[in-house]
Amino acid sequence: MKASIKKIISIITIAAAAFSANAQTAAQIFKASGSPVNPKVAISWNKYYDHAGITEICKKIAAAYPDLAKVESIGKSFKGRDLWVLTITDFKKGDPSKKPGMYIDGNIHSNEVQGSEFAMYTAWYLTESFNDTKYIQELLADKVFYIVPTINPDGRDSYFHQPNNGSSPRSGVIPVDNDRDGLVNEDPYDDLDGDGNIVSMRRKNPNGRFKVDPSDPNRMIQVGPEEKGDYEFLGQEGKDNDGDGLVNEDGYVFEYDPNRDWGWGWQPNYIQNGAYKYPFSLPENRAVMEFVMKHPNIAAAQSYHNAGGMILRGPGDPNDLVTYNGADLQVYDAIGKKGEELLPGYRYLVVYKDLYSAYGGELDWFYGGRGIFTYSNELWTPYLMFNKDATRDPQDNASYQFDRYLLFKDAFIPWHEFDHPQYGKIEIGGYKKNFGRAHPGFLLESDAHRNMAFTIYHCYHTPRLTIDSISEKDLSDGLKQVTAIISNSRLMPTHSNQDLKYKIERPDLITLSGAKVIASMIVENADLNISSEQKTNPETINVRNIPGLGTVTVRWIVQGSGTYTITVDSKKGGTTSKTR
Ligand SMILES: [Ca+2]
Ligand SMILES: [Ca+2]
Ligand SMILES: [Ca+2]
Ligand SMILES: [Ca+2]
Ligand SMILES: [Zn+2]
Repeated sequence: MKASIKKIISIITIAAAAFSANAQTAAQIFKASGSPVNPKVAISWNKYYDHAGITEICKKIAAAYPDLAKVESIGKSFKGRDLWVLTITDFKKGDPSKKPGMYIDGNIHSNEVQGSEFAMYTAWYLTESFNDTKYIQELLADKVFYIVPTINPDGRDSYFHQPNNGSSPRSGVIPVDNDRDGLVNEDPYDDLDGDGNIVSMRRKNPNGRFKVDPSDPNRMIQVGPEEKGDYEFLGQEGKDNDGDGLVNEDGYVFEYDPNRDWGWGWQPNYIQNGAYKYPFSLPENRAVMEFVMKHPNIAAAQSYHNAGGMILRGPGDPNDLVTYNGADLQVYDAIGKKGEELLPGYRYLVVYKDLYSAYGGELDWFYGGRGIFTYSNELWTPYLMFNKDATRDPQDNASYQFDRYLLFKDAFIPWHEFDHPQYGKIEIGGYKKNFGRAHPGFLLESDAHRNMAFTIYHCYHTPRLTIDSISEKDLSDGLKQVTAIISNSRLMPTHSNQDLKYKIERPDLITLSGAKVIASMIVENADLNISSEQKTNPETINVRNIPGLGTVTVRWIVQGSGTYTITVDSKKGGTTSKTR
């Protein structure tokens, strides 16, 4: 009796242990190169998270790594959701607001969701890899990341939780009367079969221009000019809800474009389709703008979109062409071309030239309004399906082949019959909303990592200032000349051309303290002894810019002997000092 009770208890104990052991022990794991081996915060990167999921992940990262991560809200969305920012840096090494900053956001377009996972992956990777990766330790000692996983949480949740297709909604959720009949959202898409997806409607028609691909019943192909088809398309799933003779003419799919709302080159709706009321009329964009204004140390930015496999830079507005000149383009091109190497299938392109003209876009405000070197990556490219060029068109056969052989037909809803109130007997079918623009799960982590690597490279090349040398020369009458060479060892200058042109940020300040300064100057050419004197406040020399991969030379005439300190204070280049 006793023995059997013991036995039962031990079985229960073993079962309980097995049940609670939801993670492997460290001894069972062999580290894969370049990945955190046994992360404190376990996250699967082969799925998507809604705003509640994002909130939980941000809080877990901040709780697990208080010396590396902090989470706070930068404002509220239209519906009152918090816009979280993760500040990632080595908080034990210096004041974060004085380190060059890299800003990252995602999901400005509601359906362009994976930028949020890519942004969170970056925060997760930087914190989880910190302890055993020297490169990350050095990076976070010098730099700070501001990561806002979604700047459109209302739209994100509506994309996930409401019936949609892969392209809807692009807008946020503020109601708009699209067709000006006095009603809002009176005729949206309709999820006729209640499966959460909006797909296509087709109907048998002896004069139709489409037929079923004989090798794949999911795929519709357009018939040739001398061929007869047997199907017609009736558009996206839905019906005429308000009986005005139009189907799905007023929903929240595209009413305004949050990426036409930014205060640089903004144009009203009749010129720029999608502009809302006035620059920063959307609360989410306004919160981002205010955050960026309060963080002048932000020198670099990335705003993730989908899709197409692009590393985009501005201008979106061709009127800004003049500002993307000379030194700035060299920086943009060097980083952008490195991106093409790190991101197979992605191309480095210019918005206005390679895409379309767009006014009031986020990346133009970041660069135009704040002088910040900014890219927008269009995430996911059909190239990733078979690691070769393919079109973005979901009707392309490559998508069907990929779905069939790699996703085992999980991406497509097979055509099935439906009795439509207006069209009669129809069929409904097509790709689910999670395919075509969003990554399939098994490719999500891989491309998140590559895009993160690109943002790390981008961040690495924000300015890094050091006082290279301090030399002295005795002059007569107890005076001496102190000459300092300040170098910037990274690609980015402390002030972009745009910044210099519009005097966005104050000059860099190079101060000699601890000695009596009689005069100071910037040495323009040491060999030819050409310099320009700064007549007022000679202790602190104002330098307009410290160029990327370049130096500035400054000189003071000081009286007396003793130690003194030289301090460099740059908004986007950080601070550094040396005592002598
Ligand atoms: Ca309406
Ligand atoms: Ca449906
Ligand atoms: Ca209607
Ligand atoms: Ca409808
Ligand atoms: Zn977009």
